[in-house]
Amino acid sequence: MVGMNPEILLLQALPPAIEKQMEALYVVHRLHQQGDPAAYVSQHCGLIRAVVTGGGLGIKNAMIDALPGLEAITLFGVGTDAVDLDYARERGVMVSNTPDVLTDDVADLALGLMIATLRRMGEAERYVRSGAWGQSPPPGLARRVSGKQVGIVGLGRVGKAIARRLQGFECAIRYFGPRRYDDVAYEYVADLVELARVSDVLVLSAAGDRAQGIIDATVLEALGPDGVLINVARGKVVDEAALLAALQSGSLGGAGLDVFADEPNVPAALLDMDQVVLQPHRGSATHETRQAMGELVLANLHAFFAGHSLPTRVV
Ligand code: 8YV
Repeated sequence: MVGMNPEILLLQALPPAIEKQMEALYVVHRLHQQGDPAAYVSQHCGLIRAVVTGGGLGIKNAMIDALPGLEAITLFGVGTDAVDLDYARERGVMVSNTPDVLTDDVADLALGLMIATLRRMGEAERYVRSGAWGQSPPPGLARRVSGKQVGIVGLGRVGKAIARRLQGFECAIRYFGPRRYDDVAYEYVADLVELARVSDVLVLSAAGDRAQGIIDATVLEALGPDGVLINVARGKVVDEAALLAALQSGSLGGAGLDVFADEPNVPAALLDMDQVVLQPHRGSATHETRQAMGELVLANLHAFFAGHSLPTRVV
């Protein structure tokens, strides 16, 4: 209608302050609040030109097809693996994401998971909370963090930020990935199994769309009974059945996991393990970062509707 603001479709909630800014500029449809999403889309979304969704949630091709006017997918997140980029390209739909603004948070959480897992902090915290201190022996000795041999799988923005942090812990840093970087001081290991073999800790920061299933039983066995796996990438990077088997058999020492194969469903076997630390996909979940991600989403939407190039366009 003449004078109506452009219509956008949210597939998940965003920070309230960001949604408030959106409401001043756009007609905002919230699919995640609808009891019958398919009916809502067919009845109310014929004029939708832009969708906003999380990096973890993405958008299915069927939803892209259900929006005849769709021209832009604006990701609230850096991961693009939950969008079929080739399909979006074929449909002439632009895709943007929110890189850089969340790098530090995800790297910080990776270090937090590494410290918490090696130092058995989750187990010790449950011990104190349970009132067992003074009543029963505390958890056994943990493992030192400083000076560990750490292998980073995926030395992108997040991987490099993790490496910078590990230097402060005087860790020996090596990395695996599709290519060697000539501008870093860390050792490149072209074979992932070899990297696992020489590492105490293997940290996963690879892009989910290029690393699916690369952490398999062979890699986990090479990491070994004193080894620890840290995952702040995507659950799909790990063969989750192999991970469970390795943890249950003791052939892997422990794991610190922020992401899982079928979120929010976490394998029940993990919930009872003291040697794992679990987080509900919190890599970017701070006030500061989610606000910055939201502002970047707004900038991409503004550029799109103004006919300008998108600040952080992927497709
Ligand atoms: C997003 C993520 O921050 O950035 C990504 O790709 O994995 C997520 O942490 C999340 O989807 C925002 O809702």
